[in-house]
Amino acid sequence: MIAILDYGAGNVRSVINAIESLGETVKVVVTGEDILNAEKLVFPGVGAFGNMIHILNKKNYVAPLKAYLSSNRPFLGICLGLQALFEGSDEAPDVTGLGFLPGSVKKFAIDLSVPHIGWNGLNIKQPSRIFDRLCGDEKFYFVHSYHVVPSNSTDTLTTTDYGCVFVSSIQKGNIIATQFHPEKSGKAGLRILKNFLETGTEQAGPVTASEGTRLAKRIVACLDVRSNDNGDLVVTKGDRYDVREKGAVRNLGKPVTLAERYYLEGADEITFLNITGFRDFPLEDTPMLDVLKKTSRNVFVPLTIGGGIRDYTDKNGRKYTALEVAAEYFRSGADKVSIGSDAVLVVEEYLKTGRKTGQSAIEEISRVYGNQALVISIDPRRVYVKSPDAVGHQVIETAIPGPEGERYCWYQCTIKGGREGRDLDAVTLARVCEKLGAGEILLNCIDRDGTNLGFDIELINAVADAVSIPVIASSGAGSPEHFYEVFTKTEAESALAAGIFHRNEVPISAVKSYLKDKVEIRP
Ligand code: 1PR
Repeated sequence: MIAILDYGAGNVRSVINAIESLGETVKVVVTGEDILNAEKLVFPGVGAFGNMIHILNKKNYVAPLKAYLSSNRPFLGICLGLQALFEGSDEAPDVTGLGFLPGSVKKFAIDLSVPHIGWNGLNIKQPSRIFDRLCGDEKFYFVHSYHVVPSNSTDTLTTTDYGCVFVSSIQKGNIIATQFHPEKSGKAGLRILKNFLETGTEQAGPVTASEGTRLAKRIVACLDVRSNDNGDLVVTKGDRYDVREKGAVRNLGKPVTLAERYYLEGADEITFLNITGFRDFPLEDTPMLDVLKKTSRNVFVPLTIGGGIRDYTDKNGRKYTALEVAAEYFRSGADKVSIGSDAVLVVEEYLKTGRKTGQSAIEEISRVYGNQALVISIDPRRVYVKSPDAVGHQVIETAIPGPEGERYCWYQCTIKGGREGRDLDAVTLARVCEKLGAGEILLNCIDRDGTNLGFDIELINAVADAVSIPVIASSGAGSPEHFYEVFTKTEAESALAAGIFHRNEVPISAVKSYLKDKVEIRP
């Protein structure tokens, strides 16, 4: 029986699912006594440092946790579960950590996108049974803006390189904690969990020479999901956002089945977009929650879900906040949530005053779950203009002239799945969302969606140059070469595709074999 410390701030379901997939039984801690009585304790910290410590204090978990750690019984901390072990964090300077290890937690101060999101390697500094039966050159999934800085280097188990060399896991006796997420790191991550759970395996894993590690570019499979006219939930695919063909919604398969297939084929991440979320409130009728629950049972790479994250009042007058919708998605197995339409409205409000209210969906979700858990999905459409100062928007000079030979364009934000254009450009939207607390931008492009013409490189450069958070390039992938192009001509950290994967035109493995040796990827 494995005890899991769930303090209610995020997705612990993934950890539970991963452990259960290894044939173990999990007990979720509900009292301090449960911590004291645990034989093996897993602490999957999620969210923001201050909020985590606040809840641990409120639930009276701090003293039992400290007692458990001092007893040197098997402990596995994950992500914030590693950071919690230290004395404090820059993320919440007034809050005291558990202080089990001397040192603190610092924000990345580097010239690369922060959060550090994606698959990176480990330089193993000391033998450990958790690396048993691994080669040592696998990549693991990270998602964090802060990293631990131990005062005592003897506890360092691994380091990782991302603009600087940081400590990516520690080991002190039976206390092990990782900044990366084993539960989201595919087969290699499951191996680490298995090694941790199998006490008695005393074989030490490899110690690799410190050659440096590199963050991999991610290949994301996207599933646009909605009900078809028979009421069945299907994966559909638009052609420039029009998902109907001869009047009927295109049906390209079942969401859970396709997600499982893409996981097995090597997708580094899977995104579900509930594309009618703007009109069908996701907590009223819950098929997307079921899709997430089922998918997260067998898919051990990060899952993002978008659609319908906004404040809502149901027909009985019950009010829901965007934060509650996000919370339900996290509880059902999402690692990140993505906001589309509501982000546009939030930014429009912000631009009226230039002041943060602290109450927008973006600010609230990132405060509680951390910015790394919040993606903004942008649905822009190219609008040509004759001169760079023709409109009060971020205009770019384009190499693809407009119908009347225009050499300039801007990217208009839309809401409700492209149905309504707004007086706001994608570059400004991305910039403001970063300021409000977004951790990543999913950059679609209506003009390219479903066309197989390749990504809109000009759009991606305009947005990626304007923000310091990671950008996921989306829309238009038609061949492996398009992925190479987007990774070499832009700063995008990942590239997303839908149609070519659904229609079996280009499998994920073909994209990866083409990129191998050209671009850093997870094999
Ligand atoms: O506005 O917060 O409720 O979120 C709704 C979400 O649904 C948004 O993220 C929005 O992008 C998405 N969405 C709404 N309508 C559509 C549609 O297609 N009619 N899909 C839609 C967006 C774009 C990508 C697509 C890529 C790659 N689809 O997700 O997967 O363009 O496609 P390709 O590789 O085939 O070119 P809210």
